[in-house]
Amino acid sequence: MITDYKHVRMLLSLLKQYNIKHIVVSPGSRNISIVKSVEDDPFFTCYSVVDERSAAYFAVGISLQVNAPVAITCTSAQATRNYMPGLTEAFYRKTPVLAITTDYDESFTGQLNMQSIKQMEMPSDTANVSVDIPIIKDMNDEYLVNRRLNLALDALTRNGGGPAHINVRINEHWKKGDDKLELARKITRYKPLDEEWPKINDKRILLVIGGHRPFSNKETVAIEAFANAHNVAIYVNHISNFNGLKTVHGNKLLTIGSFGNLLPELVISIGGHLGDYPLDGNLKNAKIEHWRVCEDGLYADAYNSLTKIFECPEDYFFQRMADAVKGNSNNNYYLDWQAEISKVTIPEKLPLSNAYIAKYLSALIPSNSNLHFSILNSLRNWELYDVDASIKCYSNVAGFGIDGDLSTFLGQSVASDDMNFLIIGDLAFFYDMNALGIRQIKNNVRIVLINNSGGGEFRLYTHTADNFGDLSNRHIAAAGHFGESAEGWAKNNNFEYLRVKNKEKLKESLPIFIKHSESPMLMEVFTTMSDDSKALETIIKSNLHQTQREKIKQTIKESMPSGLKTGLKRIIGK
Ligand SMILES: Cc1ncc(C[n+]2csc(CCOP(=O)(O)OP(=O)(O)O)c2C)c(N)n1
Repeated sequence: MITDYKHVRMLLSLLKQYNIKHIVVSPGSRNISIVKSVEDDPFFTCYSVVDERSAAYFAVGISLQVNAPVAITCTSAQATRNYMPGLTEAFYRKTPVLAITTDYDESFTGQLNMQSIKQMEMPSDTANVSVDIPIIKDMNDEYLVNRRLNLALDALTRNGGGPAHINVRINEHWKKGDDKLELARKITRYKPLDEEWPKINDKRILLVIGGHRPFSNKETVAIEAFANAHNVAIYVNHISNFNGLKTVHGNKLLTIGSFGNLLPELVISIGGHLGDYPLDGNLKNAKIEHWRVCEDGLYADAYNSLTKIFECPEDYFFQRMADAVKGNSNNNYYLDWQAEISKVTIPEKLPLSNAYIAKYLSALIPSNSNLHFSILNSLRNWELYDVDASIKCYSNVAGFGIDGDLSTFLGQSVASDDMNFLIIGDLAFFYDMNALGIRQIKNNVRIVLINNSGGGEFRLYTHTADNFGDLSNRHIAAAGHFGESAEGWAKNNNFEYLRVKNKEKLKESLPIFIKHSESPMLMEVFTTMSDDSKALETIIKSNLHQTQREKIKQTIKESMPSGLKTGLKRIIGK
């Protein structure tokens, strides 16, 4: 007999997958859904212990003997407090006791409801991890519950192990569900000393390299060995700082469309945030498996499909996974990506805009420069163009703030002997403008201030806020805040200032802007929010047309008898 509650069913499935067989049960109402679901299941051995204090110690004893995690479960309120002494003992001797307390919905707590106390407030030395498990109401709850359960179960044995706590919210005492238990997603951790690591076989792999400091030679060699050994495409954007074998700037494709036939079977991710909304949006609901490689060993389930964590240095992972197979793999998946990306074209005719500037400046940035992007609009537009492989790229997408882009950039430039470029919008620039007064700023600084007089991000035709039209300018896009220009402030801080109001002036200014100078330089390019949006719209729509035209061409080709095709080719001489 199994409860209907989805979160409890998930817990049951994971208890089995983590091989937790022994459960010490104390009497009460709130945990009936759990108790009824396990007591007749031959997988579990249940022990009845009335006193919760004794139950926790009893579990410590069983665990010592069977050398495996043991669960304890009780009802809500004061019952849970009595777990503390036994859990404290378990914490300091690193015994894996899993306390499953049960509770009302969070809205009951502290409202003079009976038996509803703050059960989540456990002393820090009673559990390695303590998680709250809500009743599942939608898919987001489902992902959250799955992750939290895994987190607590994993903590029983991680880093030497110890007790963990799961607080399960349950409103109805009992509702019977299907007798066949569905398999919940288990997140398994692997470490270098584990002898058995999973095999990848012939899967189509998308290796996503998030925001990353530039790679060491050892890391690059390992990633390339991995790329040779497997059918992989390496998804990067500029801030991945990886330009090795089999890399694809996939955002170019996803900005104008979707994965189409390019969905991977397995995503392996390394690094931090990529600031790439299309990627996350496409992968979040896809049927894929996700493996994460990170030294911190933390869950980062960005695509709601995490199944494995490799807690080790990146180069170790890639080298071990490369060494696990003999010979080279085919390149099909990478070639498919390349074929699709090569179809993306950027139209010649664009208004003066962030995209237009990126188009011309991207090819001129000197090698070995540092290149910073402010978030969203700048990052997005520059991803449409290549930059020299020696250029290192950065963006504050971890905290996703417009508040410190200028300061971060200037900090790096002060410590660098190369040229340093920043692409930044006006709201981000004026937010952080006092940084221009920092004394040590050197003449290697080049700031492109794209002044569209507001938060153009919110007036892009793809943004929901643009549906409010110019009303968005009042408080969402915050238009017209900072006067006419940054000229006075730039000059005041001994910057050479270039004013660009049209394309001709831009053409004239770019060669000056990229050259050595005796002072730092700020080039202010005046665009409009509407032109920034139009540029993006032109790029996206021209590619949609192209795909459609190609589709028609393809359909005609495919439906034409081959004799007729050769005849026609002969007539038109192709
Ligand atoms: C500190 C902080 N406040 C608010 C936001 C929300 N936000 C994201 S983009 C943006 C507008 C940026 O405008 P601008 O720098 O002028 O660039 P544009 O979009 O016009 O290219 C804002 C306010 C944020 N990311 N960080």
